[in-house]
Amino acid sequence: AIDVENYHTYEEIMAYLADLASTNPLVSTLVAGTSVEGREIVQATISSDRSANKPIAWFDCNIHAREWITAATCVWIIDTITTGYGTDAEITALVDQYDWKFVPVANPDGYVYSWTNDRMWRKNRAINIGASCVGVDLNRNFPSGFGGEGSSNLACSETHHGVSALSEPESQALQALIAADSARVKSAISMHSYSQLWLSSYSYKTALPVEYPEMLNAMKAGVDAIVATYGTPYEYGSTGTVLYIASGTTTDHYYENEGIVHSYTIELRDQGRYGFQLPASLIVPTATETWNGIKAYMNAI
Ligand code: 0X9
Ligand code: ZN
Repeated sequence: AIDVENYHTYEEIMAYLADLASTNPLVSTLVAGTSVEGREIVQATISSDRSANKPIAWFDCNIHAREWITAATCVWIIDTITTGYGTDAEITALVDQYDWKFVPVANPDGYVYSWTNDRMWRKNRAINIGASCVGVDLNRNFPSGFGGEGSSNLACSETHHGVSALSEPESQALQALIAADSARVKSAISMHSYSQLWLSSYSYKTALPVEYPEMLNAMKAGVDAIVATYGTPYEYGSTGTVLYIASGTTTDHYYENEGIVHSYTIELRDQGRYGFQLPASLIVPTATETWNGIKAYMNAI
């Protein structure tokens, strides 16, 4: 078990997942790859029947190191699903319908660094050849629009895209996980913070996907359920129109290259009062409203 009301270190989260996998028959874990500094990138699967090849609800969390609420929310959701299965009718139905897969800490080195050295660290911890600044923005390292607007070739930039698409082992791990399951992935959500937004493709351009009307319906179902929980204001729409242009993101890659129509980025609480340093007292309310949104969205798609 894990204390879901507090933030946890990388080691604590990995120990929790390992314990779940060894004690709960619904749960298994897979090491998808290793980070620049050699840490495991772990995917946890919750499945009531692994041989059934069900459609998958997939999540990557904490690709940006300082966005601690995203790992905390994914851990809270894992805990809620595993404890609710068999007792909560809605959770039981959603687990019987879908396999649920989570990468709770997609950027382990950056996450550890944000605990030990710099709370506001964002990127991974790659050494950039010929530069003194460390780190690649993993959410600029994917192939869709790689190197374009809203990303930088400068090593010291917070949005440094790296030397080439998928140059980073952390991006490669996510890409491999999604590619291995792409025919079954019904939904792929990248968890970020902050701003309270539910975002679709495209991110690297202002053009809208052909399935945009369907995406808007899905996002509306999720956002309506989030807002209905505690009144937290949320907006939704394509990243390029609602937020800003960002090239080389996970969400565009899952949509454009892996054919996953329901590919989104959710920017969790808050809107800047605490920003990335959301107090631990807000983990449970944030996770609760987010989960209500995800349930409604999964039931709508
Ligand atoms: O800029 C980003 O990477 C994300 N915002 S954050 O403050 N968490 O860094 C937004 C990315 C949105 N991308 C897609 N929806 N594709
Ligand atoms: Zn982010």
